Amino acid sequence: MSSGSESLYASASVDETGLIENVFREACFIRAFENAALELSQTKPPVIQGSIHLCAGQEVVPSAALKALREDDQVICTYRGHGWAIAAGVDPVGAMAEICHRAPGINGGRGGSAYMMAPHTRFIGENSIVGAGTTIACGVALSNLAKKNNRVVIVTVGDGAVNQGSVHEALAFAAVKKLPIIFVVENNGWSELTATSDMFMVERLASRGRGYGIPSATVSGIDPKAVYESVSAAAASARAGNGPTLLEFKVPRLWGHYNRDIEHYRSKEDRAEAAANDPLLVLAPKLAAANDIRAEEQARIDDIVKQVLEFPEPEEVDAQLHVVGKLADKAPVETERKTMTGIEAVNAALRTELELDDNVIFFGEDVGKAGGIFGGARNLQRQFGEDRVFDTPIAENAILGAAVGAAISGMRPVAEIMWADFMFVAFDQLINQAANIRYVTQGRSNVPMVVRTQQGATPGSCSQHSQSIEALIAHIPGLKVAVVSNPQDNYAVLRAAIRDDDPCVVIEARGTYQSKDEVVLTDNAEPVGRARLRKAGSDVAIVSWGTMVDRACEAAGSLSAAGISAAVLDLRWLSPIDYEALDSLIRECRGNVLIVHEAVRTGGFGAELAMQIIERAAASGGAVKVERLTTPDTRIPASPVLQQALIPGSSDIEAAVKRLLGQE
Ligand SMILES: Cc1ncc(C[n+]2csc(CCOP(=O)(O)OP(=O)(O)O)c2C)c(N)n1
Repeated sequence: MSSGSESLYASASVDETGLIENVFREACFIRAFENAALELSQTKPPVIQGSIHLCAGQEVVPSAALKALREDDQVICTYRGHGWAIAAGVDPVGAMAEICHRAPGINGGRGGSAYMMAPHTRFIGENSIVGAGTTIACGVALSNLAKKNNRVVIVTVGDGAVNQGSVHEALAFAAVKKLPIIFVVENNGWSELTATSDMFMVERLASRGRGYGIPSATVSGIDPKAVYESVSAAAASARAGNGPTLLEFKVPRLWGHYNRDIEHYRSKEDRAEAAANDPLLVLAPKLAAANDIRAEEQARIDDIVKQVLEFPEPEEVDAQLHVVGKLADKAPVETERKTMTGIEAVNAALRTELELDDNVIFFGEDVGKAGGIFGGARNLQRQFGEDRVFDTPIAENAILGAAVGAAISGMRPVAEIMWADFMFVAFDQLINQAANIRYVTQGRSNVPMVVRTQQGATPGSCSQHSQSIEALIAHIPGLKVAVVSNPQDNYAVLRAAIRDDDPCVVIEARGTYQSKDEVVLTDNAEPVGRARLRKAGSDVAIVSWGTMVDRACEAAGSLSAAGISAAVLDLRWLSPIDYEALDSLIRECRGNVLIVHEAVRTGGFGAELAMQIIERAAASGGAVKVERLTTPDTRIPASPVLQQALIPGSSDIEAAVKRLLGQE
């Protein structure tokens, strides 16, 4: 095994014999665990269904690494994470039960082998999205710094994952924020079915640390002392405020990438080399009692398997539980009224929540010193300090990942994504990470984070700065999404989102940032999920959100001159939908509904809403007539003339209402 180092660490002194014996024992236990899992996946029918990724050959790394850390230091690992879970203290019965998808599993069978999680403990969890844990670690570390608890978080990736964008973003983010993180690469020579050497133009993956200003080392991952000392040194450096370290541990991959991998792509020589580096074989001669230890650990695993096979499957009736939490139901009390612009209202909401709760932090590109490109964060850093309001690298995945990590660690992060269109480069963190955690942990953990962004077409904004993306987010169970378009709602909805216990995306309408109106300021926040009736009426309900709401109100004004009483409901929250407000307005309007949105037509949220209205009417025996008015299915051009030709205006809304009522 080759080794090299770019920074010299002072060696932590360690009783080598004791360490080797302890690590050997634990490694034997992990190997027996993995063997048992492999066998359970090969029975007919298989006890374990689906793929499992076993860590045979890599056991020394988690075992020795965690012996070098404090008992409250945290772990985020990859899908090949059984060894890390066990070394981090997860009950092996619960872990095996989880892998077998049994009810007493640590995630009740929701996570399975590749996505075990327990963020309420030091084992934050595995991740089945290659590289994703690294940006989450940034948020966990931010929370540790905020709480001044001097904890370190260790996050692992495989060698292949080092090429992931998220890993690059995490290293950049962690370096600049000097986060107490140990990045571990377990280099087993294989990136799934492809040799790692075919995918990298550097000999040592750790050498990439230099590019980020992060000290790094390449270390043998079968040598307990080398692992222990390098992790001890990295932890000491992190606790001293020197930021992250990148450690590459060279390990053999003894088995296939997954349980059914026949390794047709791998040479005999490569397998033989790995087998010769099997840490259990290498370490056994150093211990007189090696055989006894192996037998004892095997017996423990046999006992665990016996127990797990008796465990029940999860209950089918529970399958829909824990998608989102219960909604709060607290009416806010008015404290003051102030006239302000849309963006000033955003600023007021952030300021109030930062004042009320030290766990609220706000970060994003240019929001710190500069106060945001639209001024939403003006003076917040000055008032609350650089620890609570700060600039980030231009790294959307790291921004959202940090929000996820901070949220599962007790903070209430608000992350700004400057333009909604930029969310697409970081959707993983919102969809695969934030939206999943409450569900997978059966409600033991939740993700009280807010993503603030803005969207829509304004004159000159090109197709990559003008899309209306709400339907894409509202499609994801586990996320809540609001679209707001006036000062009052910018203030009230953002505050509601920050107080809510689930991941919320608040999309503001950039085109309305400068419009001024009176805002009712309140003591506490309203609950999420409330629509706002902007205009009462009895002939037709115009249901809308975002920039179209003002245009709908304008249309309703003109329609009343023509004798048509049009109501306008600003839905504000697309998830969850305020059915109470919606149903009662539709009843008042005799079932006539026009849905209007700026987003394009196909797959737009109007389609979903229309179907919901139709299904609800059918269930209650009512009759409805629902139509929608949207931007057609085009890209959005920069030219103001072309934009106007596509995006509904108030006269289009007026005409659509008349058509719907047969009064053309
Ligand atoms: C973002 C993403 N891309 C691709 C995959 C599919 N995939 C699962 S494991 C894996 C290989 C990862 O290799 P490496 O990082 O070296 O880890 P190892 O399997 O060696 O532990 C791939 C490509 C994934 N899960 N996530």
